[in-house]
Amino acid sequence: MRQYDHKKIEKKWRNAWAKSGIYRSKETSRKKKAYVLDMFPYPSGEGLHVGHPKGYIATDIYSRMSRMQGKSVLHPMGWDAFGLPAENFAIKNKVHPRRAVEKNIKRFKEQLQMIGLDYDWTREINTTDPDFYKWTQWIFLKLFEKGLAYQSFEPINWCPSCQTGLANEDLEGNVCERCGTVVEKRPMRQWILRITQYAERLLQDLEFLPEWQEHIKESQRNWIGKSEGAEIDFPLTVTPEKLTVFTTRPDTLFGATYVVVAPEHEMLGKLRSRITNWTDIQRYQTEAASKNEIERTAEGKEKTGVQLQGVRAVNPATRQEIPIFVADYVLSHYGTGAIMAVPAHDERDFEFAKKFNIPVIPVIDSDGSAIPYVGAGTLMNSEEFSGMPSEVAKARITERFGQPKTTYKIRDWVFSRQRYWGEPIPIIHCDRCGIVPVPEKDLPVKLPEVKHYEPTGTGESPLAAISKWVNTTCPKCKGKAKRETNTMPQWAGSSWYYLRFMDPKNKKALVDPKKERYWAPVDLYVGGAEHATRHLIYARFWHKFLYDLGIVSTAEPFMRLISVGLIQAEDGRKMSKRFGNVINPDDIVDAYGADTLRVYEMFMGPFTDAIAWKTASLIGARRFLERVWRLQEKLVTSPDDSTERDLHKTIKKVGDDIRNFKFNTAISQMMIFVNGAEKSGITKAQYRTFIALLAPFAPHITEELWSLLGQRGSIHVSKWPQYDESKLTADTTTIVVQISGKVRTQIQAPVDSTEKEVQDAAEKAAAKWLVGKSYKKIVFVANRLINFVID
Ligand code: ANZ
Ligand code: ZN
Repeated sequence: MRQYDHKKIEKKWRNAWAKSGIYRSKETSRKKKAYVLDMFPYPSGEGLHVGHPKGYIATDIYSRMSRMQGKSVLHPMGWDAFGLPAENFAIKNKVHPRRAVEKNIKRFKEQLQMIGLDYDWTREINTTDPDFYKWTQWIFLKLFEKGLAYQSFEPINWCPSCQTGLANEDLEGNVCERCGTVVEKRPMRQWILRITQYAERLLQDLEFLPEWQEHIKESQRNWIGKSEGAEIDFPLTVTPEKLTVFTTRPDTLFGATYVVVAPEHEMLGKLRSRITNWTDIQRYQTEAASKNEIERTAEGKEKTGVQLQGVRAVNPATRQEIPIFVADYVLSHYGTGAIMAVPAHDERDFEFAKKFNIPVIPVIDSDGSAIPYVGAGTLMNSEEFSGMPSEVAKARITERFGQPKTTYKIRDWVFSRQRYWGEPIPIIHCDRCGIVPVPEKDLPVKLPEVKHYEPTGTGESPLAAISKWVNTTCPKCKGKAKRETNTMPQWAGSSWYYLRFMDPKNKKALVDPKKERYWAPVDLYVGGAEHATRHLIYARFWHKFLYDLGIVSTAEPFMRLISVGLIQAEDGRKMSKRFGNVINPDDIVDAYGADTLRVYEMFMGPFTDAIAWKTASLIGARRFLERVWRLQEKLVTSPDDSTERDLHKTIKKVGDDIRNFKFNTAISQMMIFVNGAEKSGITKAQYRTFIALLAPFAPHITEELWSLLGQRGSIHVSKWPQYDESKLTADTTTIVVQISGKVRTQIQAPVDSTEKEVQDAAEKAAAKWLVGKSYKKIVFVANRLINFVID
């Protein structure tokens, strides 16, 4: 027997697979399909570390098993290559981002291929390729046509370091998610996508995704942030204008002892001539403008505010005049930007009322609990509504004094960036015609070559400086016009790329409808948990939009979603160049082999857990493969019963475990099988079956063994083994129970039960002969007999 030489074997089979094209995906109507997808990577300059491939190995195992089970598999890979990191890298190193991206992709691809992943590389896509982003721009045009893309001049989040506008989703608290700089609000012309129009469907349809992890659905629900309540009008004393508030607690209306408007509220401007302390109000507005949302609404923060002098509001239920405040704990862009404050039942209102000496009137019976009582209960001090439970009173009071209203926390998506390395927004500005979309036939609008990619800092993209590109003719009036110079955010391409894999080279359509109907939806999607909101909300939004246009046939893009647990460095920290703790997969593959790396990463622990890398533990995976290799020396001609039973148990368990993403327990079961086979020997047929189970995990070594066993064709397109149900239940054996040598009864026990286990079961079965007796001794013959010797 030859030695297990991973270098020779792995190289040989990778070349063979590339030549034979066994992993190519085909639309085959007689087969069921499995679309297995990884979140495609951003090809960074650092290359892959050993943590990156964990998810790819898992989908690889899953797709390999699906293929062996007779499915037509689509398991593609591509590159999400637009965005700030490539651009910043380009600025620093003075190379065109395209060059940097090309180089990085080459490196990433080599690394992925080295691991033996079964991607169909003929379907590779790249978001920065004009043939790809043509369709990203095309979707934008459709959004524009349907009124879902619009220009806005409102203040947006501005990162002073990246010098670009950002969406709410791009912030972590109040800092830029990319560079950690505190963001500012800055009024700027922006392109916005009306994602709020899809908020309700994005929320409701989560119910149709039973195979998504609950925590991801929960983050999406929170992000969408639906609140059901009411809008209630409060008349004002000196003008016919009314102040409309949004509340989720209309049942507490009788306890509203003041109202508050946000510092940015338009009512303030309207009341200016009536307000006698206008300079105080203005000063407060200026202060508030310098703070961000987090600072303004932080819990426990000292409440500030100024009362409006010269005008009051009227509580429509009590008909009492109440004061109006401007205070920064009320945000301008949520609800109506104004609230009714109920200090007896709201924490923040209570703090504020204490500070400003405002009456606190309880209207929900708190049964003696402390104030403020924020729960539901029975109404009091509320005229004819007193005595009603909150839920009933909410409806009645809304009916009488307001109207039902639902709001969402999700904001429209700020979709433009003032940077170079992104898809140009396909819009033309004409002095006569206004905003004119680029005609479809003129797509793609290609990114021009520039000398400098540095952001200008003026709020304009570097594209604005290229007059040859900017100046164009208006498609409508043929007069002089200018191109839009903002580009799309990094999230654009990834919002629909999974559709392009179904039909990557189509020149006429985003995807051919027949191909789309065959492959859609994605059956399994695996990637980082950090995408729970942004990417996965944006992609669902675009998908639903395309569904409404009839471009896609399913309401949801991804049926099953699993997030990968991170592989941390040996020191327990994040693996990062910065900490100098990165392990390069190239070195591991070289020293131990790709199969060892794959088995090790899947054996580390539960797939979704974060676990630290340990190079020392790799040896275990390597030894396991070596033992599988040496089973060649244990070949026997007639099958051993217990080996056969073990094998069927292993077939069942490995299949179930792969389906459930429990790769670690699948591997343990295979290890148990190998232990047994080493002792009792293994037939050629059993060996073949076993390596077929191992093939998705360790594709190279199993392919080699397959050919050594004289099999023709690739193991990876062989049939997935079937288990025999009867061999699973034959796992028990009959044990005779004797009392002092006399057979009294018999019991069924699992094969290889211990003496203790058999004794416990036998004592129960033979209880009537054993009561009150003590044993002199017990004779135990494994799998056969137990004899209680009594006086
Ligand atoms: C009266 C009231 C009484 C309220 C009570 C709460 C408790 P969610 O669930 O987050 O939607 N609110 C409304 N608009 C606001 C704004 N622009 N800035 C800050 N707070 C605002 O919260 C809805 C509640 O938050 C609303 O219900 C309102 O206060 C406040 F015992 O109205 B409530
Ligand atoms: Zn024009």
